[in-house]
Amino acid sequence: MGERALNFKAPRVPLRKLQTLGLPRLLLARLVPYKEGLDSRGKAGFGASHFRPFATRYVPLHNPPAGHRAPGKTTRKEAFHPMARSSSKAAPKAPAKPVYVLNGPNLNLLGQREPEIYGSTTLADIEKQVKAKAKSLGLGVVCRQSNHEGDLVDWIQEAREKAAAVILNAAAYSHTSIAIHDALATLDIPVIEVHISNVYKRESFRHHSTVSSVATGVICGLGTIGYELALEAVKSKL
Ligand code: CA2
Repeated sequence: MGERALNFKAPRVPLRKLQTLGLPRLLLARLVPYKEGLDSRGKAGFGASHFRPFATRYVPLHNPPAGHRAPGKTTRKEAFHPMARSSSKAAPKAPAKPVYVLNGPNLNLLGQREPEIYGSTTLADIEKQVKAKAKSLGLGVVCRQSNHEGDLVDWIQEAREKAAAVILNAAAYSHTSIAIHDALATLDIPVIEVHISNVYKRESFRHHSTVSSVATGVICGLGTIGYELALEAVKSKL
C-alpha cells in the first residue's frame, strides 16, 4: 500500500490524559511523541508531553526516504532504534574540539603585496575557504592570525586543552622561533605545518624550519590550497 494512502494525522493527546486512561508509561513510550518522534528535549519516548496514539502504524508524507532527508534530521525509525542512525547518510559529526588554524606575521597582508609569490588570495579568503572545507569534512575550526610570536605561543599552549589539531603557518617565525618549536613540542595532537610558497626555491634562510621537526607533516609550495590539504590530513589522523 502506498505511503499516501496511509497518511492520516492522529489527534494530539496530552500525556496526562493518556495516563489517566490507565495506559502504562512503558506502552506510552511506544507511541510516537508529537513533533517528529522527539520530545521537547530532543529525546524520544519518556518525557514527551504529547503523543499521537497509533501513529507508529503509518508513514507520514513529511518523513522522506533516507537520502532525501535534511542532513542530521532524525527519522522515526532512528528515534526508536538508535542503531539505525549509524547506517544513515547524515553529515559527518564534528569532533568536540575544533582545529586551530594559526597564521603568523605579515600573512594579514596576503593579496595586497607580492602576488607573484603568494598569489592574490587574501587572508579573509583563505579563512572562508578553510571554514567551508572544514564543514564539508565535519570539522570545526578556529582561525587566528598574529604578527606577534608570543600570541602564537599562547594559542599553541591553549590548543593543548582546546584543539583537536593545529594547522600552522608561522611565516618568518618558522625559520627563527625556538619558542614556537618548544610550545609545539608539548602537544600530543596532530600538527600540520603549511607554507604557501615553496620555501626551498627561495633564499637559503627559508630552507630551515624550527617547526618541521615537531610537526606531524609539512605542506609547502602548493599555494593557499595547502590549508585545505592540511585539513584533509588532520581528518585522516583524527
Ligand atoms: O610561504 C609561506 O607561507 C611563508 O610562510 C610566508 C612567509 C615567509 O616568511 C615564509 O618564508 C614562507 C611570509 C609571509 C608574508 O606574507 C606577505 C604577504 C604579502 C606581502 C608581504 C608578505
